[in-house]
Amino acid sequence: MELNNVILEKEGKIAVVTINRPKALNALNSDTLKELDYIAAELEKDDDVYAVILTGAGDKAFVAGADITEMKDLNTMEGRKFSILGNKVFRRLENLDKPVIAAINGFALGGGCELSLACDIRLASDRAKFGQPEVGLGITPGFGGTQRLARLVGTGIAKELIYTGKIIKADEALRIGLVNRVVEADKLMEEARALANTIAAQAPIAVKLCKEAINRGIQCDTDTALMYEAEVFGECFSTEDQKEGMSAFVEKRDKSFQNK
Ligand code: DAK
Repeated sequence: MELNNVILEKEGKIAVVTINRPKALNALNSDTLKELDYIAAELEKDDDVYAVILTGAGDKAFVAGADITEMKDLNTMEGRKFSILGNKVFRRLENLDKPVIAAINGFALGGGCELSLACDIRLASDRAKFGQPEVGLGITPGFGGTQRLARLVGTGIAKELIYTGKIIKADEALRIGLVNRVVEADKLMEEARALANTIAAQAPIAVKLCKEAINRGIQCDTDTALMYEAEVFGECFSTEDQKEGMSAFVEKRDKSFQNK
């Protein structure tokens, strides 16, 4: 597929995905969503990538939302198609078999904030701004905002953000637990790479199973979730990396994981 709106770069065991429509503040139009979907599918197949960073091009925006220019004139069927495509892509990223770190370098509004919520970890630049301004456009958040935001920061805070459409700065996003960390703008990618490389140095199958256990468990009652945790724990013992990790510890040597 020809990529015009998204850049995929591989750096050792990590991949950096950059949404690249800076003139439109990286707004998500259908073409961008299709490219993201294609890239997520490629990353799913790539056993040499252990962690992914998702960011936006330029210094102004991560993603300023779904593309309002494109959405404005959609009819019901087109709106439905757009929704199905967006939800498919976001779910695919959320369930990708490797962690995705959102490096939020500026505006993360509407679908942009929701995109960051579909990632595993959010690092924000001190210039980042967050919000769900959809009600001001006459719509509800459509890429999971009502669900993922409420699960992350609690219903009271999510409702305030969504009902008012207000935009908050990075320090407030940190205070409410919307982001993991805030870093100086010019250090954002360095920090994101350091975090991705730290994750990539762990046993990849174990990391993948942790992601599955957390993502599934959060949707279940505690007993079911703990059974699922036991299941993935058991699964680790069928991997070569478990033998390697524990042998390296006992033999007091460096470990070398093979993703097997
Ligand atoms: N869509 C399209 N173009 C956008 C855009 C967007 N969301 N945001 C910015 N742009 C474009 C602007 O139109 C402008 O283009 P030109 O006029 O230069 O051609 C360029 O980016 C620069 O923007 P500004 O000139 O406005 O820059 P400022 O610094 O003055 O303001 C801003 C920055 C981020 C405060 C402002 O651009 C802004 O308010 N943007 C809109 C933010 C917003 O409301 N985002 C939420 C969009 S609604 C659904 C699923 C999801 C969604 C909907 C349905 N279904 C499942 C059906 C999601 C909805 C949304 O995300």
